[in-house]
Amino acid sequence: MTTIAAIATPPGTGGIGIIKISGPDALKIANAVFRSKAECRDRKRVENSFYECKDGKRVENSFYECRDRKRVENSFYNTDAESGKRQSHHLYHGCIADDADNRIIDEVLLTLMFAPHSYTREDVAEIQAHSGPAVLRAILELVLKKGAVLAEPGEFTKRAYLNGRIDLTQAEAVMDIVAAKTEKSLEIAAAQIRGGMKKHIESVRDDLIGILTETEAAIDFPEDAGETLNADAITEILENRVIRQLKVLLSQYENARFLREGLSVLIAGKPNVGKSSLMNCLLQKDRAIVTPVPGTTRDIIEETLNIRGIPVILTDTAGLHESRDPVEILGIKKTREGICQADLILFMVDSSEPLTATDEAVYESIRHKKLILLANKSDLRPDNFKLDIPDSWGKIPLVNISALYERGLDELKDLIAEAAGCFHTESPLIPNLRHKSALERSFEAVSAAADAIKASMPFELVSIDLQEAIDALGEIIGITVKPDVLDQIFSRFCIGK
Ligand SMILES: Nc1nc2c(ncn2[C@@H]2O[C@H](COP(=O)(O)OP(=O)(O)OP(=O)(O)O)[C@@H](O)[C@H]2O)c(=O)[nH]1
Ligand SMILES: [Mg+2]
Repeated sequence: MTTIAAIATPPGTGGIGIIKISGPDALKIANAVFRSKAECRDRKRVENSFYECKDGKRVENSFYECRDRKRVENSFYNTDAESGKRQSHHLYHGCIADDADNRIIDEVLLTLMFAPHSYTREDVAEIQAHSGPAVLRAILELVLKKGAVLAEPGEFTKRAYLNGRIDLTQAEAVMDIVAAKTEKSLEIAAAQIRGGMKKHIESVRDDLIGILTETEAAIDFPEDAGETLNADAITEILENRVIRQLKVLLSQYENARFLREGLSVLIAGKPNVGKSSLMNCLLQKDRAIVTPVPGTTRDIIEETLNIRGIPVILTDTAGLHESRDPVEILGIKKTREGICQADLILFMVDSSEPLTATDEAVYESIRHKKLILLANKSDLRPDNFKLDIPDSWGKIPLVNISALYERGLDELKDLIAEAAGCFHTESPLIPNLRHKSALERSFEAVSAAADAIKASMPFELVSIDLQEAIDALGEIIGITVKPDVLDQIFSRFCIGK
C-alpha cells in the first residue's frame, strides 16, 4: 500500500492550509520534514551565530552559540529519536524544514493519528500550515520527495471505505456534505454520514438473507421443507416489510431528489413581462439586463439560489413570441429546450394589461409542465382588479407579484417549496440516483420472489430472485460493488478528500 499525500484545503490564500498524508510511511515522512519548536528556534539562533562566528567582533558570544550549533545539529539529525516520542492525536508546534538545503518553509502545527484511529484507518499526519499556493505546494513537494505519492481524487475517503471504517453510503455522504448548498441538503447528508441509510438498507437486507437461508434449506432438505418453510409467513415479510420499505425509499427519492440535485425552475413568458426583473430580485443582484425594450434577454441565464432550504437552479429566458430576428429565434429555441428540462415553470404575464394571444400561445407550449402563474406588475393596476384567466388554463396556482417593488415574493417562495414536495419529506433518508437504481432492481426481484412463492414455484427460482435482491441492496452499501462503480463514485470527489 502506498502512502498518499495531498493539499486538503481549497486553493487560494487563507488562514490555514492543510496537507494530509496517509499510509504506512505517513509518520516517517512527517517526522522527516517536521522540526519541533525547540529545534526550529535553535536552528534559527544557530543560523545567526553562524554569521556571528564569521564576525570577528562577537567571537566570544558566538563561540557558545557555535557550540550550541553543534548540539542543535546533532538533534537536527536526531529527529527520529525525538519524533519517536510523539503521540497520536496531539498537536505539535514546529516548522517544516527541507534538510537538503537547510531551508525552513513554514511554521506549522502537526497532528499524527496512529492507525486505526484515523479517517482512513491508516497512519495519518496532518500539517497545518499558512495557506497560500506557494507555501502549500512547497510542503507538498517536500512530502512527495520523502516518498509519498500524490493522492487521487477521493482517495482518502476510498481508503476509509476499503479499510471498513465507513460504508459506501457514508462515503457518498462525505461528498454530499461538501456539496450541500442549503441546510436541508446538509441535514440529509449528515443523517447519511451517521449511517442512517446504511442501517436501514442492512435491516431490509437481513430480512432477505433470513428468508434466503430458509429457502435454501428447503432446497437442500426438501423432505423437511413442509416443516421449515412457512410460505405465508415469508410472503408476509416480503410484502409487508421488505417491499413496503423499498417503496418508501423510492418515493422518498421522488419527493426529495431536489434536495440533492437542485430544483430546476425556469421563468417563461412573452417579452417584457418582467422575467429578468424577477430573476434579479430573487437573486438580490443585477444579474440579468432589464430594459423597457421587448426582446432584451437573448440567452439562457442560470443561477443557483436557496429558496426555503431547497437548492434552486433558476433560469431566466428569452421572451416567447413569433420573431424574425435570427438572434432572438436562437434564444427562443434555447428557451424551449430549457422548458423540456425544467421541473417547474414560473409562467409570467403582465397583469397590468389584458392577456393577449401571445400569452395564450406561451401557455399552450408549457401546459404539460408543472406551473405557477405569476401575475407581474401588480403595482400598476387598481386594487380591485381581477386578472381574467381563460377557463382552459384550469387551476394553476397564482401569485400576484411586483418584481419591480419586490412584492408577493414570500408567497412565491412558499409555492416553489411546496411544488418541490419537500414538505412531504419526513425522513432524512433520501436515496441518491445510484441508490434509486439499485432499489428498483431490488424491488423488482423481491416482487418476483413473492409472486413465485405465491404461485408455488420451485424454491430454486425463488432463491435466484432473492439473491438478486440481496446483491442489489449490497451494492448500495458497498458489499457487492464492482471496481468500476467504485472508481466512478470516488472520481467525483475533490483531491484531498
Ligand atoms: N411597474 C413595473 N414594471 C416592471 C415590473 N417588472 C418589470 N418591470 C419593467 O418591465 C420592463 C421589462 O422588464 P424585464 O425584466 O426586462 O422583462 P423581461 O420579461 O425580461 O423582458 P425580455 O427579456 O425582453 O423578454 C422593464 O422596464 C422593467 O422595469 C413590475 O413589477 N412593475
Ligand atoms: Mg429579460
